[in-house]
Amino acid sequence: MLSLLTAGESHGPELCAVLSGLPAGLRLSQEAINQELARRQHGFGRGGRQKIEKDRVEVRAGLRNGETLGSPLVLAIPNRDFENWAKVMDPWAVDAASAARRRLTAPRPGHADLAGAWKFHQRKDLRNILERASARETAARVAAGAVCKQFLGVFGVEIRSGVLALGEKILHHGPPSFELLSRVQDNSPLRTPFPEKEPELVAYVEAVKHQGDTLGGILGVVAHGVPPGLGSYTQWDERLDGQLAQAVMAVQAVKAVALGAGLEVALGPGSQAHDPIVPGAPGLRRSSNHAGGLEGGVTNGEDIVLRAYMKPIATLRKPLPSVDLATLTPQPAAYERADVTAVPALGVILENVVAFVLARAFLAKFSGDHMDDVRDAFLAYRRRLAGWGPEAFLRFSC
Ligand code: EPS
Repeated sequence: MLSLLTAGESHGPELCAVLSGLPAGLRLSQEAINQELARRQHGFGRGGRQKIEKDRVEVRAGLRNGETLGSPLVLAIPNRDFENWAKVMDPWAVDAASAARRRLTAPRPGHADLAGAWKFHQRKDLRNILERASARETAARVAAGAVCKQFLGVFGVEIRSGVLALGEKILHHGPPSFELLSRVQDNSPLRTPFPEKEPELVAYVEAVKHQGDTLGGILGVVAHGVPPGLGSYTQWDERLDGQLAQAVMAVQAVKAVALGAGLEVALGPGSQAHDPIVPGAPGLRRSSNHAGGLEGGVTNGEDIVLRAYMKPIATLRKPLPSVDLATLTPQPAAYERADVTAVPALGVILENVVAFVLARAFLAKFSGDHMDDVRDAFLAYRRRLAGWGPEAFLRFSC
């Protein structure tokens, strides 16, 4: 089974990802991974850190001559900022005076600081919590997801994302379509499907920054060309809708997830909630996709459509009340350099965590030690569905 572990602290030497269970013979592009890493770093509203980092992947294991070997793939992303933090973050011996200057003792409401301090017995310095809780970790998930995207690309799966709301500014109501998200330009400041509205949104972010505050928002993610039959209704933890929700919710600051028209259908009758089955050419198709591509936790060949709801960044320049853990007296929450909003980056992160979950489900159904085995299994399945499978799936040739 495909599995992913990440490691690394935000200001430590590097981040890494161990992706295990890939078949041998998958040709990878280093540039494609670096491109995903650069997309994640882009976006208006980020703090000074993004000017320091220029994330690039290095491969430590599992690849030879650009092809996977079937062994664990180990990816590393060095933190450029480490050279500024070496005295504070050195794995063996920190400089006491430098570490004291960077010590945090007033937990930020909304961050992992306080719960983490209780859990890991770290009352003296919250840095031991926040370094790993930091959303910098998502760079490792994106590097691994970029590999999964390349795997899925062999079978015609494409994933897109875009910002549907930034704070109170709602740009699109309801679930997004693949076509809508295809309008997002990666080099636009906020990665919305409506570039003409972005100058106004940029001014909004500036105003919020000026107030010492932060912003969240709503993201849309769509996976197109996903074969039917991934996931399973036969066991609760094999349901792909649950696995997707888990992976999306597990990205820092995501507080809610909706599949398809999941929010809207709860308020209406069944006749408007479900998607009629009609003859296609060839095969079958749906005249709507309220289900968001999954029924019974199994893909049905329609686009997988997700929305994620992100809370505003918890590090506030005008901090909320907190308590100094050393003295237990009131003290404003700690503040250090942070983003005003990371909503544009979240879309890229979600594309990549969704890619991991889909690649894992794909390999569970079409398993094989080499890409040729996977391809054979995929094509045999498609032949079996000839005439009555989903229209889009039957039209695809790989
Ligand atoms: C983060 C705080 C900021 C962000 C960071 C996430 O880092 P720093 O404390 O170094 O300024 O920039 O995100 C990244 C570094 C990144 O690459 O996404 C946090 O506390 O979660």
